Amino acid sequence: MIWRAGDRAWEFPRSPLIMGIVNVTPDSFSDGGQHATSEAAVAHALSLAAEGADILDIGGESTRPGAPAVSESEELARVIPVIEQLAGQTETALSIDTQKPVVAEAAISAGAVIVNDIAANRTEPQMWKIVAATRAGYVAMHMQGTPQTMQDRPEYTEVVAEVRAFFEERLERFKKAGLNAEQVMFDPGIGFGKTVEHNLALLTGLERFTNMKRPLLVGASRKSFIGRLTEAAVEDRLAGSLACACRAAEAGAAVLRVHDVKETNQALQTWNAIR
Ligand code: 8Y4
Repeated sequence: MIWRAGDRAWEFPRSPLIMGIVNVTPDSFSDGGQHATSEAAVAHALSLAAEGADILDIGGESTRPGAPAVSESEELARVIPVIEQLAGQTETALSIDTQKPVVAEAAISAGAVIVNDIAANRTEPQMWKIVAATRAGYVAMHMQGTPQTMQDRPEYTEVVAEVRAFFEERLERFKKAGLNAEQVMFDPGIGFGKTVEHNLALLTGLERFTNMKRPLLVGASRKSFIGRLTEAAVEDRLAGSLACACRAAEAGAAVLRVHDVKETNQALQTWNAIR
């Protein structure tokens, strides 16, 4: 199975690609302004690339429950300079984490080849037009509700079956909007409108997604369900995150979205040698 993303393509099955997380949000401890924020993000991204990231996922909007919304102009000012600089300095594939079509389009012009859309449940046709026209890779994530409301009272009759049905319905819609199915990757959206039990059921049932027509991305790194299970603080969840990475690799996931690239790489190298 092939996944096409702009001028890139990956053939699966293979060892999961590592997508390193690059947040471009002002550091609350410094007031160095936009330039300092961009510079720190570029430096962090380049260090993740050196640690073995296959993809860098660049985001300028906080998606934590209840986080304040970021305007289009603010989001553009955060992410575009970072993508422009990275495109000139690394061969690593660049992904834009955004829900906004305008940001996706500008990011692709600046050198991104993947659109990571956590709002695939609500996305407007304009986003699909841009993805279809540019032939970018497209990660369509499942979410119940919106980032503001998703953790209020997540409810499913059978979470794995419902997420699977969402993927099937979306793939038909994407094709009608002009996307090539080969551009599309799915993501169960760990933590997005899910209880701890829902997240665990999704991770247990991953093969129900990896046996579908399209590759799968899994993002569990440092998420709050690991904290709920272990009482570990957010900065102390590496070990739990690596357990999730090995489980996702075992199930045949195509991409792992992680904060800790070097450590995930080591876990996967060891996992692959055992396998
Ligand atoms: C610590 C730091 C604890 C960050 C939690 C978090 C996904 C995603 C996010 C995902 C895809 C996050 C943008 C949430 N999660 N995109 N984005 N899949 N495709 N929280 O699972 O990392 S942001």
